[in-house]
Amino acid sequence: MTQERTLSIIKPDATARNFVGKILAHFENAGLSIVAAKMVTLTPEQAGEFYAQHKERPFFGELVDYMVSGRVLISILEGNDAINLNRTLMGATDPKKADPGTIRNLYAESIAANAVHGSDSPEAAAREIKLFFPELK
Ligand code: IDP
Ligand code: MG
Repeated sequence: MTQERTLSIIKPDATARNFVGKILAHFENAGLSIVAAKMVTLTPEQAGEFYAQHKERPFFGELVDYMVSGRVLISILEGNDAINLNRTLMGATDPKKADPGTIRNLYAESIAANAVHGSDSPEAAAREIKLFFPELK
């Protein structure tokens, strides 16, 4: 497996419930290193650009409102097969369908407020890392 980087976001429901440390521990315990991180409150413009691929979906307005509703911890995770490994650690989008022990199974509230984001492909990871960490090479 190749060394990769992926973008993670701990979403507002999880920061509000003080799950940041517990969620970061899942990444580190699985062998992923946190190589950059920042706690921010997104603007509607940032959230809309980040989720631009979903703008035709019926829940887009709700998704943007949710993503700006509180602090988010945006980080870059690095390690072997980081993109797929992070998606496995996260579990399914709908926490009711997420495997036991996954982050969404343990910490998500609902399909909308589902605790974490993770890039779903190398192309998405590159785009998302550039969007939030433009200063990094
Ligand atoms: P993913 O985060 O597992 O990659 P996507 O399908 O890319 O899932 O959806 C992006 C985000 O949009 C989800 O993480 C969730 O916050 C929200 N979302 C997805 N499906 C629904 C839905 O049916 N209702 C409300 N929000 C949704
Ligand atoms: Mg997605």
